[in-house]
Amino acid sequence: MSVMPRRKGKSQRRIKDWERRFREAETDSLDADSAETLQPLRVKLPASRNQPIAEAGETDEPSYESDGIAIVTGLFPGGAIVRLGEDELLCRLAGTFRPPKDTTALAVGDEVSVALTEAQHVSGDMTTDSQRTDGVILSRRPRRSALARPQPTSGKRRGRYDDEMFVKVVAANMDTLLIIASVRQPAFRPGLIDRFCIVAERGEMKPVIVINKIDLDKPDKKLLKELSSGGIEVFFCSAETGKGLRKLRKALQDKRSVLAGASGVGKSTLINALVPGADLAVREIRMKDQRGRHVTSAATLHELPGGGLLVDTPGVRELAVEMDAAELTWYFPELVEFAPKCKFNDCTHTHEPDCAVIAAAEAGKIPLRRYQSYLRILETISTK
Ligand SMILES: Nc1nc2c(ncn2[C@@H]2O[C@H](COP(=O)(O)OP(=O)(O)OP(=O)(O)O)[C@@H](O)[C@H]2O)c(=O)[nH]1
Ligand SMILES: [Mg+2]
Ligand SMILES: [Zn+2]
Repeated sequence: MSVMPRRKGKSQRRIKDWERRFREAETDSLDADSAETLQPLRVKLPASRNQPIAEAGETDEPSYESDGIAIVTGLFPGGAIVRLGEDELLCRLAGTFRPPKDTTALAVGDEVSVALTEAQHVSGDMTTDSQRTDGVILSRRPRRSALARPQPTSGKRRGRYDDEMFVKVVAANMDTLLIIASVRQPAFRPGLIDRFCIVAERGEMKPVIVINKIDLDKPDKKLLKELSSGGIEVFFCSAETGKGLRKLRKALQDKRSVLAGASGVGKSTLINALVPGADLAVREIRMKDQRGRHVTSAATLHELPGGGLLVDTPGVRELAVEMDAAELTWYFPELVEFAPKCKFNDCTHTHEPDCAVIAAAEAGKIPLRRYQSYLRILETISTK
């Protein structure tokens, strides 16, 4: 992959105030309302580059000559911060960029074709970032994988895209979904882990469980065995004491991973421990319950020393899974084993007569907790 050449030294052009832009953007800078918040910028391109040329795969869209493929490391209203080789650039969307209707226009990890603006070519050294624009984003490459953002199941934040199945993407092109959990502060939530495993598979990522805060407590052995029964790898660590970090770092080397989990489990603290200089904001005071404010409000991308990428994401309260009820069984390997023996082909394993899954759960052949987790998710699907 030549998208991100390994960095030897520090990037020459660092964004100084992009974090501020970020905070001003609050949370959903590029979500369902992206069509509104992303104002295409009219830029003057050098006359020589004014001839539209067709890019591979985009036959009838005119586009300007690309200066290369960059990776999105952060978003702000109207644009993105991208890394192109050694440089971090502030980019706006080209007028010819067509945001897709059914998914987030841009997400962290997206690979985009960028054209540098003239100023970038003329004076290499920019000292002020406030009005800075280094280039325009011409197009986005198709995503190989995506972490789709959990949709709140209730309340005012349900948007106008509900009926159209708008897929909010938090991070794109990641290999691994690191499901971060803690046993205390906040309490262990195995059901949330089950759901994240489904989200990982649906998003074409490998799920890996990371139990953080082992300085406080470790999960019950039996529960752990259940969680990893589908062959899912589990790591134990403490971002605070550093225990287990070496092994984790080795596993993450040269891979692209996105961290997800409940708020307060220590995602940002972990990235700070793994990436020198990441300097992410973390919750200051130890929280008494898990209802505290979410500290991270937007996804950001960070480079692991020696190769590899880590994406920090905002914590979730709940995680909805969107799919047909019939499909759900296939995400529970323990159930799949028995489902073909059910009397009815379309058995939901809830109340049907001669259901092999219910029988197996009653006989203890399927872990009760997993069966209940299946039921709980099914309920949220079928009541929609
Ligand atoms: N004891 C202990 N505390 C930790 C550990 N890792 C993180 N913390 C603390 O847990 C709190 C929450 O950490 P954050 O990194 O902000 O959690 P987060 O998952 O990024 O939270 P959101 O951004 O809200 O999703 C902070 O006060 C950390 O200092 C750990 O391994 N052990
Ligand atoms: Mg955080
Ligand atoms: Zn059944």
